[in-house]
Amino acid sequence: MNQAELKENLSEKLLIEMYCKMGRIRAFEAKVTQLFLKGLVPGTIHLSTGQEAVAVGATSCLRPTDRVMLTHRPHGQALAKGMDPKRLLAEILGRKDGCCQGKGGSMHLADPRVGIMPSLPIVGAGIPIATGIAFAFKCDASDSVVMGFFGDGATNIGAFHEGMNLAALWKLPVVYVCENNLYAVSTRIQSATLVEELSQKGKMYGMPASTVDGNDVEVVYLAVSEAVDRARRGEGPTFIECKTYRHSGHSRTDPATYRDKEEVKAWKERDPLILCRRAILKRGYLDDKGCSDLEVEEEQLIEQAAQFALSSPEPEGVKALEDVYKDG
Ligand SMILES: Cc1ncc(C[n+]2csc(CCOP(=O)(O)OP(=O)(O)O)c2C)c(N)n1
Ligand SMILES: [Mg+2]
Repeated sequence: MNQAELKENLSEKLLIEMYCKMGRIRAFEAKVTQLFLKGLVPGTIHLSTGQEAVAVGATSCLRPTDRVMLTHRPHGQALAKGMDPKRLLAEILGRKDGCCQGKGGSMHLADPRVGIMPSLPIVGAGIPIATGIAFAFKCDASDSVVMGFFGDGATNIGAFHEGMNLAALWKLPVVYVCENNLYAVSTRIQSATLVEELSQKGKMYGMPASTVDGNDVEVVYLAVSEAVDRARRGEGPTFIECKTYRHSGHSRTDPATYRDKEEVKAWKERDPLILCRRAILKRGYLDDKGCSDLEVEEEQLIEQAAQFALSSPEPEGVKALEDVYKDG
């Protein structure tokens, strides 16, 4: 089957669900920005606006018991993997009802109950940990899968190479999802590597690897579901490079003046939500109003999450050292 036929075979339910999840992430990060500008978010934030199709397409292939390793840009993937927006927003605001009781903030999220391992903002550091979790799954003869997310910048870090090599050698059940958004902070990818397709770096270690359109949620889903199935069957890791783009700067302190206006415009025209809505309309699953209604529902959900997070108290100082070490 060619790609158009494979896309046609995806169910109406799945496509609409993925559209809603992308809308949820978009609305969530718009709310985070609003709260940040009011001075309510400690530290900075790294938004994934524009990259939602990677988070949603990839995690839609997982079961709740599968695990994900996230980075400094984790909000979208955490929501897509099933994190409650209330607990996520409370965490970002440093409040007691956050997923880490307000001790982690935007870059240190975790919710093992839905498979979200503690996110790591040290670039590349999550890759060998994803490999290690996959090793544990293999030792336990479990059919669970790990998904390690990271950016293009991480593929130049030593930990990336060590993690990939071991996973390939030991045929571990892990899927590496590289979000190539063309920049690591202000460094354009061409100034950081001569390798044109980052998937080459997966092939180099002997694992199947491909480069896909990371703004098309169906394309991401199709590529990643094949990789997840392989991992579950015990056939080892896969590397998937998803080409995408962040709409704003690296973090809230970055005005992104190093990017060409035409480049930004061209990517915004291929916004993942626009592409997905177009696919839904083309197949006649919903009309324009139906799509807009779903977006409004997601915005309302996020508004409720904001009310919850804002009314949550700050954590008590005496609890600061709790949960630092594992008991026993
Ligand atoms: C080992 C390490 N070096 C530098 C930094 C500072 N830093 C934070 S994010 C980032 C860029 C990461 O780029 P990429 O992996 O492409 O992810 P993106 O931000 O584009 O999602 C850098 C250099 C860090 N956190 N860790
Ligand atoms: Mg990047």
